[in-house]
Amino acid sequence: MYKASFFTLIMKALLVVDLQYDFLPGGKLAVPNGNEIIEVINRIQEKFELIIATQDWHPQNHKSFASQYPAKKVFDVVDLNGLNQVLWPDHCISGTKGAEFTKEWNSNCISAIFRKGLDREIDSYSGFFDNGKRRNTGLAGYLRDKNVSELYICGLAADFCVFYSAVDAVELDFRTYFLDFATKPITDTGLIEAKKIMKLKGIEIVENENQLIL
Ligand code: VGL
Ligand code: ZN
Repeated sequence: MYKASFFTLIMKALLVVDLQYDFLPGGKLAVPNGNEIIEVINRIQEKFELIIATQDWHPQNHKSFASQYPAKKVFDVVDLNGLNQVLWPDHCISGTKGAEFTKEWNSNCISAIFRKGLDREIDSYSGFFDNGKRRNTGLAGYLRDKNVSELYICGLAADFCVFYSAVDAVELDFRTYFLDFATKPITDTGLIEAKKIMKLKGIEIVENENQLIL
């Protein structure tokens, strides 16, 4: 429990998730209308002192890729080292154009980048941990070191990496805001489900830009 003191320092940070070519129209795992959030993020990030990014960054033979299983296809689910794994098209392969941040995003203001999905044997949707919580990326420690208490999360995709990052953030005791107007889902039904879970966990859903009062 937080003990009342004479003043409370609230440090807010913006986490921009996976704003990479492969998640944008024309990319390998394109999120429908994903491009529409770029200008929104460029605008809102001016209100934050601290902006951090995640970057999906896979080896070319990552076991979340359907191409690694001759008998399987994209969106099938397999068991990967004890976890259910959705199979994706090959995407965000380290060092390729698809893994780069879009040039339309003003990414020069970011203070740190946390890469995830590097281990071939396990996927990593959240910016904090891999999907089995076996390893952490260093993001939580970085935010604590900067005294961040409130985390605002946007980017791609709403129903995967943004959602899982938000859940981990709230469970790590950050006051967590899901910026609904600055994210897009892979599927609308996935986002509806994700929002239900986030509300139950105490994540604040910020529906539109006017509601973002900082
Ligand atoms: C993502 C699926 C696979 C995401 C990353 O950024 O939401 N989704 N890898
Ligand atoms: Zn990925």
